[in-house]
Amino acid sequence: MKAIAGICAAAGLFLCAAAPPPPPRPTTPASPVDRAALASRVRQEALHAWRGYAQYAFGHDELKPVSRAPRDWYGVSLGMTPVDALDTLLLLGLTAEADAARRWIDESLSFDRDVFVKNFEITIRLLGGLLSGHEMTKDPRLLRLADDLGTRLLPAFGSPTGMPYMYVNLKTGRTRGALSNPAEIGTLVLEFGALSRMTGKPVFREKARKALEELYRRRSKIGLVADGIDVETGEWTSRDSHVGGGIDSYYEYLFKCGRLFGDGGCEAMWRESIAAVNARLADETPNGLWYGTADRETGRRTVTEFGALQAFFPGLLALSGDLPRARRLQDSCFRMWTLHGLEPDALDYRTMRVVDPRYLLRPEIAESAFYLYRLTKDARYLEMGRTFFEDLVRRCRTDTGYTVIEDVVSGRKGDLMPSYFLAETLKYLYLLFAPEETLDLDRVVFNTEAHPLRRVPSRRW
Ligand code: DMJ
Repeated sequence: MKAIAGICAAAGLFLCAAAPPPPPRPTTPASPVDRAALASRVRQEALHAWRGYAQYAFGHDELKPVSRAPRDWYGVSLGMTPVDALDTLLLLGLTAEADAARRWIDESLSFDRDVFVKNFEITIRLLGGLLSGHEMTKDPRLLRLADDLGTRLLPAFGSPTGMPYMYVNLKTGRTRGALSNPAEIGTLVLEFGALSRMTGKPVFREKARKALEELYRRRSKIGLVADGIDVETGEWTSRDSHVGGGIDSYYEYLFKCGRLFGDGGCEAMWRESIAAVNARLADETPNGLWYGTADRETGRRTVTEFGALQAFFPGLLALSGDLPRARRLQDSCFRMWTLHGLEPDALDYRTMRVVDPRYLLRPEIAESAFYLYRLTKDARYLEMGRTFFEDLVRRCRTDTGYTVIEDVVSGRKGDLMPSYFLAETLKYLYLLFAPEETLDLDRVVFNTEAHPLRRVPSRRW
């Protein structure tokens, strides 16, 4: 967050335009939401996004829709978009497209690559996508690939504390990146736990579960973690505590680890953590309820910023049973979105000034609308979802897919369709409008990349 603020200051205020705090756009538009029509339109747009990828970047990690070119994260493709998109294509009934993605994965994807990869990103996108794809299709090759990938990632946990290094080489097992953060350490247990369950090999769960616990036990006396830690010494390298990038999905997995596996230890860690977060990070302001940054030791408020990543938090609050806070925070998120008709990556919620003007096709605000609608049946969340979808189509659509926006104020387009757009953003929007039978929320838990994993009925992993 601080780095972002610095960039904006250096770039001049025109990139971080001040905006007076206007009243939020009314959430009760003239026409009632036609769910079936919207679900069908989201499906059409998913097809449009996939076709752009298939035409110009098939087999590569991601599409650059403006230059109509592929982008690979590490010089070679690890199939980021086909793996991330597979379960969305299946859920939306895009069968031919799902078959094409699965065929490519089965026949061409190899993890035997001499590249250092980010353990966290590879786990949430690829391991998560392969596991949910396997559960949905029963294709044994997807599980074999997941087992192979999980095995190649295991050396990451070889630090003195058991908390994983940030990078691991998929071929040699060498590791890099001792300076990490809670999100990268604590957002592995769903995928590694599910992999253990499906393969019968406990080592995956044991490593990821230990990492989570090692992190949790280093929380401060007031129960907070910060956004930087050295996995070799176990010492914190930052004092900034918040629910944004670098920490966000650590909290998500503390809760979901209990929900997916019936793990009582995770349930206890979650309960203590969320109490500290609500006590120290929640910020009641004249502009509504927000969650800002505080010092991890003293709880003193240090930064009043919130952005697209933090917008997952209403959904997590709702799923964990705190509907009053969830509803209020989602209202704030909606206000953040409607300020400029797309949400910025960071906003100062006291002044309503944009701090980071990018919109990176992120899913979190739609994810929260989905959970809130499922749990309250309040049409307000359908209306919010309609606004998100219409604004996305209006501002991010290109002839060959969808692109990130460099500046939500001017509307200047970037040139990337991140794999999570198909994995998450369009999936949550579709599920918001589609009949509930499409996905039974009691039977699955979504990983942080929106890959549904089947819940285990008993307290055994
Ligand atoms: C996704 O890869 C995941 O949702 C992750 O938890 C956070 N960042 C992106 C989407 O914004």
